[in-house]
Amino acid sequence: MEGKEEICASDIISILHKASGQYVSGEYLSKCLGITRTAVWKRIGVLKKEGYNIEASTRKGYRLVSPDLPYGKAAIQQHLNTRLFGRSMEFFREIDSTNNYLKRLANEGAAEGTVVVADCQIQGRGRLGRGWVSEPGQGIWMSVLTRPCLHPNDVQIFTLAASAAVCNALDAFGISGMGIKWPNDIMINGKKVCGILTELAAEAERVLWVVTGIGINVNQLSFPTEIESIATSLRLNAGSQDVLDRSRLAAMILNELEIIYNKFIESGAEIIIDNWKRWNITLGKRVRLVFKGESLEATAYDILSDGRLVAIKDDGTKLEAVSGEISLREV
Ligand code: BTX
Repeated sequence: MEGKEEICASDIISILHKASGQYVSGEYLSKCLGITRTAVWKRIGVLKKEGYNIEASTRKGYRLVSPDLPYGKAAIQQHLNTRLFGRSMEFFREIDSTNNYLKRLANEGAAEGTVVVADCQIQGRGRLGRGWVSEPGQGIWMSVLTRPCLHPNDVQIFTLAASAAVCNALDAFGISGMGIKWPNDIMINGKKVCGILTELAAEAERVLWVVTGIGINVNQLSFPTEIESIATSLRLNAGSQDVLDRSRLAAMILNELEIIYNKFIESGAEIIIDNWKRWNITLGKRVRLVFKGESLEATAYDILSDGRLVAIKDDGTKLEAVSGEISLREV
């Protein structure tokens, strides 16, 4: 029943959107969707609570007040072609952190593929206790729950899947110039456009859940001073006058993520490595590695099937980094 309701909601948004701000009668909606007019009215109520600005007139019907680029659950779901990812979704206008919320859901037994999206995070989180600026109306702040059948030691490669999927989706969305800085930062022109925070729970021998938090700067034209020299947005990069469609892009990312995830589960890490390498801007570069608390310079050489970065030190010795922070420098 819930599935049917969700389909109706995204169909309503799609029909209202096509009407470009003109009224659509309740009768027309009820005929198109095969539900009663009262049911239409109820669904509209839910959509309004989700934040859609829908105007209702007893005589004329319903219209989207700002038909351009609605951002919400139904608007995202209408672009999904996944079987699992994003079919169960919670959307918030404001939340502390989508990762925090989804971790709670995960502990309560939420299903694989559950997604949490927010328009604004007031305590967006980066890695290692850092913050993530997540202002309203600007970006995609979303978390995806998976329950891969993996040993905890094998999770590292899995975390690289998200950055590869985001780059594939950005490419299909028409963005150019992006690349992945190991392990997971997506950069454009040397500035960070997307960050990924992976958190998990595991027993000794198996992973219980993985929450992958994806933060993408989409429509910002400026940033707070503390990050303005290191952050960029897709819109700034594209030099676009127009606001970019976050709903479509969020869905495209989920579509890509599900493809990579399924192939990985079926046949192993190769799909992740191949896709990651397609967007890599790390290998072959001089890197400064902060590794096990020590800072050293080396040349990034390869990525292993478990996600570790192989770098060659100046004395010719190899180093394999499981995690860490790198900064890139042209050789
Ligand atoms: P990170 O630790 O690699 O990056 C955090 C650092 O990046 C900050 O210390 C700051 O210097 C800079 N920064 C902060 N905000 C931004 C921004 N909007 N754009 C560019 N640079 C920024 C990266 O951590 C992981 C970020 C994951 C964010 C997602 S959003 C959905 C989910 N929920 C949540 O709380 N976090 C994740």
